[in-house]
Amino acid sequence: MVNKAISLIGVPTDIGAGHRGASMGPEALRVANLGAKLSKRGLDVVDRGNLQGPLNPWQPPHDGYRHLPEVLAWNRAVHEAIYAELKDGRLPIMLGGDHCLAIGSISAVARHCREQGKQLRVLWLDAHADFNTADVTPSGNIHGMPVACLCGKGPQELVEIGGHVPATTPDVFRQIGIRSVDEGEKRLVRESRVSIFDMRHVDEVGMKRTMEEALSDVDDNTHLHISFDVDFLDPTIAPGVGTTVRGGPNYREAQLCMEMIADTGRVGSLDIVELNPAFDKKNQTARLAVDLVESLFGKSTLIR
Ligand code: Z70
Ligand code: MN
Ligand code: MN
Ligand code: MN
Repeated sequence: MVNKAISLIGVPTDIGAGHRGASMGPEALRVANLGAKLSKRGLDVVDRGNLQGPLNPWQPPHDGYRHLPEVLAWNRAVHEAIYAELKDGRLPIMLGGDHCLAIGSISAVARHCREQGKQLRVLWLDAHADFNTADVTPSGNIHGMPVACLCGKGPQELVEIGGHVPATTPDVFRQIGIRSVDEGEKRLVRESRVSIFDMRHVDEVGMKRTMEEALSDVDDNTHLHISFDVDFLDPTIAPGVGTTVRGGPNYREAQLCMEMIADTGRVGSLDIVELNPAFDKKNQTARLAVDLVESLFGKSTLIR
């Protein structure tokens, strides 16, 4: 059974992104009633409010990175907060914020799993692989780099954020929904052998078999971390993100994905990232994200 003690942690930052506005994500998720909807599911939800960090200086890249000192400051705060929640036996949900925050959250989850002797699996739901490095990034935006950083490829300060280097290894990741990977990034992804269930795979075998494969080695000792980049979803249903990429999962496919994760009973932590209210219409993407997160915590349309 899933841990019923949930902590919501706002991470209002867009320093890692290529567009401004993901910093408004936490409030949009609150306005869409995330807390109340999870409470209604019988979960004990506490909203910890927002973490603090530097403002977005909106600078060009420096040595291949945009805003590295600011990204580091935010992720130190995220790491400490998430580590403390897990130590306290709670299930943290990051209300992002751009995807660079996964460096802090997943490094903390990995540290916790090492100490507890748990098997970590990260389900990376995203249109993007987020495996760029300074050498190959087309943008310098660090939200395109968290998976590489967590696997030891990145600036020393970020790579060492949780003490242990690397924080994780490529074999813990299962990437689902991928459909936009940069040229140099593709080479890194192939070399690292991170497990990718791209949209071609979803098209060919369907979401059901994709999720069976992605979850095949989840056992009673597994901590599942879900890193849910809202641009995973097809832009026709989720316009409220900075970078839309067409051809993502539709509503039913996304629901099935979440329901099948819920069925494992092993969800231990969650990032909700890249929601950008500046691009949204009437908060519909935030409301959809909340709807899907309810499914991730066991709400189901199943009758049988
Ligand atoms: C591109 C880069 C990215 C999210 C865009 C885009 C990365 N691969 N990630 N939106 N969530 O600039 O690295
Ligand atoms: Mn320099
Ligand atoms: Mn991402
Ligand atoms: Mn993305």
